Amino acid sequence: MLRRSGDHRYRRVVMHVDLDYFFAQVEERLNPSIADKPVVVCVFSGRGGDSGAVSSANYIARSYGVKAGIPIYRAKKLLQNADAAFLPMRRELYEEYSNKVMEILRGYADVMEVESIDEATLDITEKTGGDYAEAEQLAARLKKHVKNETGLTCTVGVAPNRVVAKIAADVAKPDGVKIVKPSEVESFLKDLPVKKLPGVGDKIAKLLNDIGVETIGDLASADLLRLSKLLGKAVAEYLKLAAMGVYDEPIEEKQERKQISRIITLQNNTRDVDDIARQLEKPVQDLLEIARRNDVDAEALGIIAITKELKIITRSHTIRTIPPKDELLRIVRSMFKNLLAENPEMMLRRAGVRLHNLKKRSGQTTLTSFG
Ligand code: DCP
Ligand code: CA
Ligand code: CA
Repeated sequence: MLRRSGDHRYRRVVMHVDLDYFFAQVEERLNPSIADKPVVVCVFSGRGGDSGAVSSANYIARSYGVKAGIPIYRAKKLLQNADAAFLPMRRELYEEYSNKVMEILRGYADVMEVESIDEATLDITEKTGGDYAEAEQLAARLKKHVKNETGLTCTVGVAPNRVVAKIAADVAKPDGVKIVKPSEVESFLKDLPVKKLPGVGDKIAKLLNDIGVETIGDLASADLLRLSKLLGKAVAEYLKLAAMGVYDEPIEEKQERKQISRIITLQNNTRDVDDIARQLEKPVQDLLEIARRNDVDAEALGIIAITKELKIITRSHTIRTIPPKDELLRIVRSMFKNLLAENPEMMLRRAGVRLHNLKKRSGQTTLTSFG
């Protein structure tokens, strides 16, 4: 049971979830034939040729030295004899997967904070009754659930605060679980290099190494005044507390959702607008329901078309207010009609509807805890 006495800091159970090689893993799921080779998702700069950078690489590609941020031409050189798949980034697709995963994760949290497209921090204190054995089981269930629903693996770290939970997930990658109980925090952190602390990049690491601070343990016992002179007071204080394993900040649902969408896989690849509109009736109904429940209106209506080649195309249409269901479906139908008329060869595999530029009907513009 949740203890209500003792050191407040150590009462919480915090979970950090990070999807493994996220963009590249989504590409593998959609095209399993590339999963046994190096996969490199690239952001081409648009200047032609191989100009641009690597965005995500699967673990096979990483074994050749390829990683996020390096130039594409360098990745190609490293992988020249490896039959690698170099793919352009398809952000909307990853966002769709991300939304789905976040929806699943929310069901496991008392409160959840979305940190980025592929990671979230969950306060699971109440869900686990403050019990770490319970947390371990919850982590296993959550991983299985995400895998079943999306085909994706993730890594989970559990600890008494968000910083240690994030580091735990980082060291357990890929497809891992790492539980750090309150009594284990110090020994877990002690020998890790300072670079493992969130917020310590190459620059700060170098400054710390120069004064003989190599490990998180070194940092925990370093003199605060000395650190302050080196890095400024705010950074020094954060780092010292983080290194001691006691930096604590509540988990808050901050994510402002400015759009809601629903995407379905069509029964068959098709370009029949009546068929598409019919299949979108249920998703449209869902969107209207979510908008009503959250008391929001939308200023734009969008459609999402994913072709049989998995190309993603979106269109958007300004609206004054969310129309009733039949009217909304009529607009959606005509948007698909126009899109398909412009692309005579196009066959759709998936189709979706999106309400965006959401606003509270009461006039507020910030939306929280939504959906
Ligand atoms: N990303 C990017 N450019 C970077 C870093 C990341 O475009 N320099 C994108 C692609 C990643 C996603 O963000 O798939 C998530 O970033 P992560 O740092 O979590 O990296 P991965 O998920 O790819 O790998 P890991 O298994 O190490 O988490
Ligand atoms: Ca990741
Ligand atoms: Ca991440």
